[in-house]
Amino acid sequence: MEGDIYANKEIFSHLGKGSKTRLPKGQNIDMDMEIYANTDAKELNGAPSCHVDPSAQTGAESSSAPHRWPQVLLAVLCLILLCGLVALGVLYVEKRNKSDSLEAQNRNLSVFLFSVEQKLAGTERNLEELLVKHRNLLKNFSDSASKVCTECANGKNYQGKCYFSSTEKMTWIQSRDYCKSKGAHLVIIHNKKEQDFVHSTIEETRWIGLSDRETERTWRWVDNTLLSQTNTTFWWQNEPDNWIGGGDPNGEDCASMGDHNGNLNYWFDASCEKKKKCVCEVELFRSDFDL
Ligand SMILES: [Ca+2]
Ligand SMILES: [Ca+2]
Repeated sequence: MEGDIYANKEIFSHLGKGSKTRLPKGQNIDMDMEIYANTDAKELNGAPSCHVDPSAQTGAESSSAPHRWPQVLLAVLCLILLCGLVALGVLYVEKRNKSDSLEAQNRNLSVFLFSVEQKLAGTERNLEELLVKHRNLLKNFSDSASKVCTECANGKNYQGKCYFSSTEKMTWIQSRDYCKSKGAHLVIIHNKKEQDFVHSTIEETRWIGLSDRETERTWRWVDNTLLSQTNTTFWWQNEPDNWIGGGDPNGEDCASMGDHNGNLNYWFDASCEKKKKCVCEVELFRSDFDL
């Protein structure tokens, strides 16, 4: 058999591996199959075909060792890639958490900002209203100051107040309204010094800001304070007597300093319909007196 194998190899060597030869009498034989057939036959006949030369085996192991490096390298690369993926996953979760936290903070800030904007808008509206009021007050003050200055140019000052008399005789109501039109009010007398000062400014009877028109015998000043509160009166003898003999059925409900006989340093009640000049009073640094 061994001889046949080598014989076939000699034949095939010059024909080439994998080629076919044409045998006599028209038989084509696959040469590879013939070789393997011969080899198998040799092994079956007990030839030492499975014997491995130790030197050859050592050479095979040493030659297969380098083929493991790509596998090891591939495993290392896979491990690195896996670690990278895990790290990316962790980073993604952290970023996602931070993003959610920032979004929540952003929403809270938006709500807070909206609230601040609303308050700011309210404050601006209040400021505009205050500015309007301030302008109106300045205008009123300017108008009042202008009126007061005009009247006080011919009046007299006493303890920060200006006193001036009307030039025309009027009823008590007309006198009250006249003083108001000048940014002042009918004079209110709080003490003896003020009484004496007003007395020094007049040469005949004048209306003052005192009456009991609303309730008989309850005398009130034009600022609505009760006469009893000031605890200072300068009535003449039996005054006030609410005398009805003068022709006014309501009697006498308005107070004047002096009467037709003089007596200018005393008070008299008289008919409010009588016409007299009046004394007005205004604080020089205050124009918001509202009667
Ligand atoms: Ca009266
Ligand atoms: Ca009287």
